[in-house]
Amino acid sequence: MKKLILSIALITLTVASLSAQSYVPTEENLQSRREFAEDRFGVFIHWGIYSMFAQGEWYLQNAGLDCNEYAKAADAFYPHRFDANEWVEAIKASGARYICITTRHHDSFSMWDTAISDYNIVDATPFGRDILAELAEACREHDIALHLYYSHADWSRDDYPRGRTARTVTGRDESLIDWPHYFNFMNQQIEELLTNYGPIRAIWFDGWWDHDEDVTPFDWQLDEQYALVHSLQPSCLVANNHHQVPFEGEDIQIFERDLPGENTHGLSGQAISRLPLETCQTMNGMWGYKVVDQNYKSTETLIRYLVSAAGKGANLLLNVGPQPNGELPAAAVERLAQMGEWMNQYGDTIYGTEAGDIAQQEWGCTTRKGDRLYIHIFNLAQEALYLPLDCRVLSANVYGTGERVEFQRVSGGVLLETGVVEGEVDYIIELRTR
Ligand code: H79
Repeated sequence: MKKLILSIALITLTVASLSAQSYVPTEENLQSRREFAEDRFGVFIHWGIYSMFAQGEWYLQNAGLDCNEYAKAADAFYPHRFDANEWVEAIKASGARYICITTRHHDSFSMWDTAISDYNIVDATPFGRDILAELAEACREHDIALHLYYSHADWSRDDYPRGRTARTVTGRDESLIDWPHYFNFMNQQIEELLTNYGPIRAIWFDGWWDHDEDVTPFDWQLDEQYALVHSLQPSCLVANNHHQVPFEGEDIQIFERDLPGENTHGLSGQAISRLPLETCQTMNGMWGYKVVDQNYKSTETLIRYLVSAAGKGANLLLNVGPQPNGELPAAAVERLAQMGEWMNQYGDTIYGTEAGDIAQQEWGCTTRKGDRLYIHIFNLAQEALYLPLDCRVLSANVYGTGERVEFQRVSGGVLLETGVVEGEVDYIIELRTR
């Protein structure tokens, strides 16, 4: 009998691991991955009723509120300055090629006309408009791809199995915890999102880490959910901000607040996979609008961050937190416009590139497109730059002006006579190589 049980268990394990390894992306999914990687720059939007409290998107949990009291903000949510076209124009002007918006964050409030819960922007607010429908239409008109953020963790629903966050949030009935019910709820919402809003290029999950320390390992049933996403829209990329190496069924790998291979914030220690990469980062400190959060990074810092992401073969998903009135903060719009001016001039050294031959250095980084190797110099104290290269350099010119840069072939690479570089956002030298 024991033997029988053991062999049944073994067979079950084998079947489970076989099915877990069976994800084969479709041709349209692979195409979508390529387009995603070519875009290199997207804008993240964190917007919800949390914006009204102006304390960031974690306010419900950080302040340990009663979720029913918090929910009352919905009945006053009237972002009368919201204009999807204005958003998309400002974002497009930055050179970003896609938008990822929070459809439902951890607080549980849905920003679209969902039939599965009344706690949504159409049914629970006086505003009553489906901002996702408006945004999706504006994205189509302006030819910019749309990605949807969707939270796995939930701080308000009774049925969500409690995780490590929101322990002090009150107002939920513990007796109603019901994972199958919650899982079904999420999948019905995902079906709406991937059915009613046209092509969605990616779905961006977040919150897995809420159950990463459970005594009994928590099963999010991701295989089933990912299969649902891919069956609804085969080209839709599955992303999960779990801070781990990608799981089976995922199409891109995310890093949070750090470029791949760096981990200054403790959220990005995972190894780098071969999937397309994306780092999400904020312009200021928080993701959702926070009234004291005015410490915006300079345009120079943001451009260099984007360039450095490209130098590592990664996209940058740069966050903006719209105000409660529906407008993007002026400080953000200004930076988007300035980044766009730069991208108009130098975008060719970013879009459609891959990581360059030389890993990030103190002086800057490199990107490559075909036979062009772009040397991005942020600061250089000496007159010349030695580049260890396997390829042969045929020519070197300052990108933009075309001015020739003298170089010598030396053992193991070239010595570029750049001159000292200072006071430039990014001094780019284009090498033609073979
Ligand atoms: O949506 C934005 C944030 O609200 C969300 N992700 C971005 C894109 C986010 N939530 N948490 N974090 C980012 C930081 C993560 C903190 C964690 Fe932990 C540290 C997760 C696991 C360890 C804090 C402590 C949360 C759980 C335990």
